[in-house]
Amino acid sequence: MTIAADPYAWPYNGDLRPENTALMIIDMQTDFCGEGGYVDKMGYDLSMTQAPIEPIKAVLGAMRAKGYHIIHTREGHRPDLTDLPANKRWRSRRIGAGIGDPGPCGKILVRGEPGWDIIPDLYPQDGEPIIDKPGKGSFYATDLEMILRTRGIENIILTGITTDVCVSTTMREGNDRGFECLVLSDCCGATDRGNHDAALKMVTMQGGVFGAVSDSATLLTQLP
Ligand code: C5J
Repeated sequence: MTIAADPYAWPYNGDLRPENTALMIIDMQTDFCGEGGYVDKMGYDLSMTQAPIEPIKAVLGAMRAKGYHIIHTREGHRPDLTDLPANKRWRSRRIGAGIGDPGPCGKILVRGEPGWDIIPDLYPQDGEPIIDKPGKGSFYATDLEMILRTRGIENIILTGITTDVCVSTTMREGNDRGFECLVLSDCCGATDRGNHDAALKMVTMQGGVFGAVSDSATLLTQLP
């Protein structure tokens, strides 16, 4: 069983089953797609990071119904900011959205604050792991790899925001660990259209250097 994708029908070995495949929904937090959150405070167009909400909702519903693994992530830092690198804070303050500083949705990207949590439309159900991560990649400083290996997951379908930062970093980390990755183009969004398009194009080079790219409509009609 495979899904039509660019540059190859995914997964490479045709072994696509609910038991060995996870949907990952990356950082669908108010801070990245809601009014008053981190991305809004930086002045970027929120419609770009909100665009994937409805396509993800459709994919999430279908994959939940078929019994696939569902894994969510949240980027954020401890309330005492002991896991916030000084250069990350400094850079965010340069653009007027200091991580750890108060904003309309609470302290920006701080665990437990309203802006940090996953938006209600895509909120995890009981039993769906949430990976809390301090960085861009979902593998760094988390137990994601242990959860994937323990559950026998080999294939990862990536969605979420932002395409060029946390989705792309997670895909690269997963690919290097031998996981077979698919990114759904309309289930991702970036703060810049050109970066979104480039991040997707990069995946397809060299025979599928990080995996493959498909979209929600294709997945919804072809998912076994
Ligand atoms: C960023 C993310 N862009 N979730 N985080 O800082 O992509």
